[in-house]
Amino acid sequence: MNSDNDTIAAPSTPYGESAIAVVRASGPLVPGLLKRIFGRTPPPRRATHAEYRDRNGERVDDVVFCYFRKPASYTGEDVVEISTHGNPLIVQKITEDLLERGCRPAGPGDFTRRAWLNGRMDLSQAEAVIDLIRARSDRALAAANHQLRGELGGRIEELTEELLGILAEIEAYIDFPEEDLPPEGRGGPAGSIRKLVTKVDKLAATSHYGAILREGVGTIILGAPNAGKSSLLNRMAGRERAIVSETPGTTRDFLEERMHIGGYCIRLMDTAGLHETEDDIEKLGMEKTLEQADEADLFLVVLDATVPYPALPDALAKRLNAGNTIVIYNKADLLQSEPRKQFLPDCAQVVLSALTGRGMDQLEKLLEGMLENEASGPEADRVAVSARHAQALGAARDALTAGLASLGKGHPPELAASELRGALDALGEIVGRVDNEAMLDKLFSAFCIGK
Ligand SMILES: Nc1nc2c(ncn2[C@@H]2O[C@H](COP(=O)(O)OP(=O)(O)O)[C@@H](O)[C@H]2O)c(=O)[nH]1
Ligand SMILES: [Mg+2]
Repeated sequence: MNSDNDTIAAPSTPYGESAIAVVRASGPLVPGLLKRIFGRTPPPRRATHAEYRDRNGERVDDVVFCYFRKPASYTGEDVVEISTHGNPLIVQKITEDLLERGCRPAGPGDFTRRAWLNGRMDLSQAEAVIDLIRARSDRALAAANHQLRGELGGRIEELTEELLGILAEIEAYIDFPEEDLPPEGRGGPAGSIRKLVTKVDKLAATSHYGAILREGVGTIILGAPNAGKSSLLNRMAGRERAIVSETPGTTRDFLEERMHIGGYCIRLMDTAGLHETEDDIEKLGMEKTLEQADEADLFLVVLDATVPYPALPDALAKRLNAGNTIVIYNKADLLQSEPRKQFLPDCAQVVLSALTGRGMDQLEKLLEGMLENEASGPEADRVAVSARHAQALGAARDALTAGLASLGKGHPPELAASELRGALDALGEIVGRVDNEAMLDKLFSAFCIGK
């Protein structure tokens, strides 16, 4: 990692033409830079209109800048945000000028990393900043906001306090070895550890919901070639996205479309058809379909209601149930009467026409109900841990159970205490009491430059 005493600078808005663009700098050079560039260091947190002149005295743009005096800034350092006209050339000139004046180009997430280093936020809050930027649904936005406000950090703090209490209790037995640890089932540290494990598990279990919020609910369209899978995706996406063709087997690659149903984001995946084939490329498509189905949360099985229904591969059929599958009888516009609805009879059934749009409302309603079930936990919206958090919680759980086992076997309390300290470290990783540089680099590299 670069020294955090230097001053970093970078554009904070995406490249391209826009009404306004923002260049940001953070670090000790900022007050001096303002004096040199604008002739003054204005009062903090006040928008100031000025001319930006580069090092050679050349006028670059009319800008509005705002100075944030440390520590009351995003990073906790002296910060300036310069709003320019949204021309990439202007942004580039100003950024270059700041670099020539002694700033270093900020890498991805550098500003937020400093905010964390300077105690402006814990690590889970820093991650919530990415979640907030990436949130693509109302629910995801709400969850990111909760985490940004420190909801998860607070939860970890509680667990940590509880663990410290247990540790203190065990350490008392180390200091006074004549006192015996209470036997199993009579209170004492073992019971408290068990309770803590339950809480850790409960929090870790929200990671399923977290993944759904961050990635969207994986929803896969399955069915025989020509059943109308691509037509359905197009209809749902409201535009021509997948290639619709009269030749069976045209969709050989996967298409994925993100869309909103209710407050949720889904990743709708089109697939090649499921059928017997000798064609190598089609076989590959089939294999990929099955692979993709492995990772899907919800299934839309599309049938051509005008022809006999196909059989599903066993491996797939096993995964389909009333909670995750909707059977779609497509091409209803060609039918004289209701189709025989006997395919996977336990699952929700809907008759529709991807061509005319009939039945689409009903499909959306069914899907929304399923998403509600799939995506809501007891703590829905408030805390939804990420894969990284879940991993740390798993490590904490393992350490706690090891401590418990050690106590159960009557080993000296020092051993259990050491396991519990391991659990403490694991919890600490979630909020950033860590010096695991590799983990931090990976975490912050997911940010955009300038954030
Ligand atoms: N009449 C009618 N034709 C449809 C309907 N849905 C799809 N098709 C037609 O069926 C053919 C195959 O559709 P496509 O979406 O490519 O099927 P896929 O192979 O399952 O992706 C195309 O000619 C579509 O126009 C529908 O609801 N009604
Ligand atoms: Mg297709």
